Amino acid sequence: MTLLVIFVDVIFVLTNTHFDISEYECGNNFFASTGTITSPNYPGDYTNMRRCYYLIRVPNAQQIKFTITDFETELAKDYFEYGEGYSVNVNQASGQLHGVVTPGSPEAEFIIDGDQAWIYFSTDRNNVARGWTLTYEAGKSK
Ligand SMILES: [Ca+2]
Repeated sequence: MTLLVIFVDVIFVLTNTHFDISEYECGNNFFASTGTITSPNYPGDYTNMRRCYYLIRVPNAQQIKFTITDFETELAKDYFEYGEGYSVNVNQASGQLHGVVTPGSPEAEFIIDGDQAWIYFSTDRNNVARGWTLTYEAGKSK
């Protein structure tokens, strides 16, 4: 079902010629043992139709801990997903967040085992919010 949704979104982008797909892709690679990651334009609103890929790779880390310090997206429409490994695979996501996440709540902190993690942020065709910011810290497993 997720694949179908992505496929339909791709077709939507490709058939709307005034869209340049490169304007809608975003994200970055992170190699440092600690860092801060934010949604596009944060703390300003993100924009519609974004596909953001964030890859975190910290050689020799045993786990990477993520702490969300602010989070607001359109409920059930603009998704933040995360998982283990070297590339985004939403079918094997470890978790998915949308709507409001309260800092300090259980869902605001998550740990990915291993030295590689990904985050994927996708937004639909309307209704934006300020997005999210998080910090991560790689380390040894406890
Ligand atoms: Ca939206």
